Amino acid sequence: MSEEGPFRRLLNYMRPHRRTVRLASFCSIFNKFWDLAPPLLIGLAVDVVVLREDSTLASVGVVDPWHQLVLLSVLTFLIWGLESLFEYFYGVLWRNLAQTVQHELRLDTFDHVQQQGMAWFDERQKGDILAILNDDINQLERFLDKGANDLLQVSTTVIVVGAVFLLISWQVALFAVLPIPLIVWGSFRYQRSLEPRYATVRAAAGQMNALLENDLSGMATVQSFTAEANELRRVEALSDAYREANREAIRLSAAFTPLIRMAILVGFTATLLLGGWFTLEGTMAVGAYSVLVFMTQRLLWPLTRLGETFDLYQRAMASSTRVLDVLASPIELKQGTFEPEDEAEKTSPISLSDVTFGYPDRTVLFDKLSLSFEAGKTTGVVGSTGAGKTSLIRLLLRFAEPQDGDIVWCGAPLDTWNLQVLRSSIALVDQHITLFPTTIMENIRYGRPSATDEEVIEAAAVAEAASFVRLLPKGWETLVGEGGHRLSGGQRQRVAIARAVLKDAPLLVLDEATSAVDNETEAALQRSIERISRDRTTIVIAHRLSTVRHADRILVFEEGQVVEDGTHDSLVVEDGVYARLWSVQTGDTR
Ligand code: M5T
Ligand code: MG
Repeated sequence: MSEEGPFRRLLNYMRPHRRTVRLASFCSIFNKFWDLAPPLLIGLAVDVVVLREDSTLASVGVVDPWHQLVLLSVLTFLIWGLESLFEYFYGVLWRNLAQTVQHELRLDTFDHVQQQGMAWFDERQKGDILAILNDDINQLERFLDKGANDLLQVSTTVIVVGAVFLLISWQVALFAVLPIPLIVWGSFRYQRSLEPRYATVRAAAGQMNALLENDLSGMATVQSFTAEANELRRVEALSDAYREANREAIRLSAAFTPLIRMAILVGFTATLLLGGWFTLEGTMAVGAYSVLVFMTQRLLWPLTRLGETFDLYQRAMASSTRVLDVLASPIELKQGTFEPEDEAEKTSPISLSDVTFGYPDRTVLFDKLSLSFEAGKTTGVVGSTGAGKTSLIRLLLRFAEPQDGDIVWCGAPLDTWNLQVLRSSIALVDQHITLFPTTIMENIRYGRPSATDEEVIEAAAVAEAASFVRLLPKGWETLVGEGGHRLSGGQRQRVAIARAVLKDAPLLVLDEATSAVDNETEAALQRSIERISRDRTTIVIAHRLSTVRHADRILVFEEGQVVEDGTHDSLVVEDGVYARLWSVQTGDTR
């Protein structure tokens, strides 16, 4: 999506932490610096016992060999102390940074995801987004935790060892150390070819997550269709694709360490032979020779680990691309600034004029639809399934945007409204009710988080929910389970109505809100709704016509068009679609 490489993008994202990154890098480098000192100390020690009064230490003024050894011991203590200190610091800094970046990235991404319009979610799978918010962000944490430090320390090792070799003998350095930066550079290039492979791995992981998420949330359907074996096969296929994608990556990345080892072997042998020969010839001191031999050893371990580190790096880059792509995905929903004056919503109608709307890849649903919901009145909306009733509500909430035409409320087109204000002005009982896996009390309180327990109970009474809740063993503290599945369909609806009642918004929208309750409860709810919808703009969508019978006005929808418009009585007289439906529902077969 972006022109920049993932590493640059990540660095950009981490800009606010650049001081910590610098400090942590400093500690990593200095820890390595002191960690590389022991071979030098060994060299100096050998120098002392072989050359005594002519040793290197003697040339700086400490002539007595015994004093030289004491000085060496003090130095050793100091160096080890410094090394440990810096190790502690870099550990604390990198690991906390990893935690902080992971935390912030997760919050930022989730915040961004929450601002996306419904169209954005329609294009994606929940499980995949979940994988990004969890796995991919964790992958990044893993790299910052260890990988960044490893990369810095390898670089320091190569530079310091190179410098020591050059100082002692440029001829040996030529063979032993000079090829190393080339090897590192080459292997980095080599590992680059892993990048697309890891991108495939991450995409496969997202796919699998999405399927698992679907299966788990639809487990009742899976089991009722005895489709377990089939689902297992589907999971197997995706899991296999994931394994295969990893195999592709492993094939390349596993060859890496052996290759590096061979390269170091060349350096080690060169040091051994060439350095040994110089020492035998007498042109190199014994101490210097031992420094070289021990130093090449120091290269071996971090360089062989380089493969692992680059691997971690490439995985992290594949993951950070996914995360940063989500963060960079534009928020299509236009945010306006309009806020109505006090109470204006209560007195302003909602008017649609020439609204044209269709879902992506579908035929046009509303073609120049014009209608108006009168303020303070109840409008019933009926019509056959798929006629566009719910879609109309989605337009009001701006879950979808019309391609043409305007929807105006309080004198302002909806897309000029402040989105939060608009949505807080609408209390919706959705056709597909979502309750959260907490108590009934908390689910109702979702309508207005500041409400007291008494207010919640009052709203529940209006929604005819209080009576059934009281009969539950745990009453208001009953847990409703994921999505509210531990309640019956009708109970769930009443909790959702209570939630909307508590919200006390100027516009109340009930989309098939009473479809699952029995006739008696419906009649009771009817009276409650009549009471709360008094002086409030209300839209009631229903298939059961008794629900809308007393509405001030009824709109009959067919294929995205209003085909009839009137009161119950006038529509029955009109003898059209509504009258036909009414006679079917009342069993009146004239
Ligand atoms: C109207 C289609 C749907 C139908 C038409 C929500 C949604 C609907 N549609 C899409 O293509 N994508 C979507 O995301 O639009 O659908 P509706 O407005 O939901 O119809 P309804 O509320 O009148 O029907 P019902 O069954 O709830 O009474 O063609 O496929
Ligand atoms: Mg609907």
